[in-house]
Amino acid sequence: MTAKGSLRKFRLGALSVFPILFAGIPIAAQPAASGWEAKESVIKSSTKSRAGMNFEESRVPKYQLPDPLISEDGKPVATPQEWTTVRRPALLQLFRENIYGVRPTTKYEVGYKEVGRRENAFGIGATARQIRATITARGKSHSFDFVIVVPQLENPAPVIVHINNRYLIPLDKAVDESDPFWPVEKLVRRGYATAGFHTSDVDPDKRGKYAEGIRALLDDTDSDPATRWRCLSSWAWGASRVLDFAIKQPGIDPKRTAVAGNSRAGKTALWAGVEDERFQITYSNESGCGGAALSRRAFGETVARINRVFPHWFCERFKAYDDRENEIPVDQHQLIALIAPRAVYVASADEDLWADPRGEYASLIAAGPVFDLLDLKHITDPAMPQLNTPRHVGSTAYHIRTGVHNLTEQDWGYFLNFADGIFKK
Ligand code: GTR
Repeated sequence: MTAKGSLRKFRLGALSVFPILFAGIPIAAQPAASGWEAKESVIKSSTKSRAGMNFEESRVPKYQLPDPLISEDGKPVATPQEWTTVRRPALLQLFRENIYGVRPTTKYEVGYKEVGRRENAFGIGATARQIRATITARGKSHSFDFVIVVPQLENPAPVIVHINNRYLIPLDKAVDESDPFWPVEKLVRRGYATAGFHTSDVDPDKRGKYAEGIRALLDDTDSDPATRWRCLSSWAWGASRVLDFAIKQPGIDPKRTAVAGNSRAGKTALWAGVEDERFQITYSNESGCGGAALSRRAFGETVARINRVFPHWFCERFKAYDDRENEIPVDQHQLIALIAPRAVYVASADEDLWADPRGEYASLIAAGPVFDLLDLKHITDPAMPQLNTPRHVGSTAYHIRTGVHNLTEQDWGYFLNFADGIFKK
């Protein structure tokens, strides 16, 4: 045993004796040092600023999560093959028909045109390009731009598709200015290629703007309006069109791919990772309700509230579950499970109780049985980690960082450390 190990043992031993001697509380019977807890001040300020919403653990309703490994007919899923061929497709369909919507089957073509190019980006030989994707269907078309930056390396680099819910970071900005929300230079210097697009360029993030987006172009007017896709699914579809292009570029390894997004784009990243199995890692930052957080906890943002404020994000049927979370045939841990056997990273922020950090962590843990069935290592510790202490175990990862709702260089740094391991960089 190391000196440190024996010291720790001694301390624990001493601690367990003192309380018995002096206070009569056998410390060994108490839980081990537990993880993150929301600060009282943040609970108070959240409760004040979001009147009528719950930020108290003690007021989380009683709930039972649907088991990812029990089929709709009550039969246990016993083998990896049953998961892959029967249970996963059935669960995926439940998510499509109840939450994110079913994608149209309209035939389309995509053309990619380079509209800008910078060589030797960051002075390290990276190539940066702005590409315009034009989707054509039934004689009409819709275009959106993305920027893709590829490092100059001996071996092809992994690629990270960033779904940007705030703005398009155009070519010159991506090269000449640094934006922590998508820190291109940092990613490239760490040996990653990256491509970023703006959600609203694929489909406007506004109710009433349907006619201007990809959904208007592709929607199958005969499909069931209750289950038709909405913005989140169309943005995830956009991430796949960016990936189509990226994996054909020299300098990019088509087998090492990731998708990342924050908040509404974090929800989108999870759905992209589920619908498109080419993504090897999904990174969801503070995705909250309709993302990584368990809906049944009704903590922070709820299904009713998200459907009211953002009626254009989820399929129409999702509204049937407003204030009836227990009736949703799925919960978000099963969404995470659908990403297995590929890797998934869930991240939260200390002051972002609206996104329910505890519900995001619990969801990742509750996806665990599927990773077990597939014989993959994953996070199992029911106690959350402490602030700024990433927990990366096998195929799953989590961190909660100091601060407010945002995607920061700190988040990216933790994510890249995990990606390095998965991609064996
Ligand atoms: C919030 C919304 C969240 C989250 C966030 C964002 O207002 O309630 O669900 O998506 O916006 O995207 O920044």
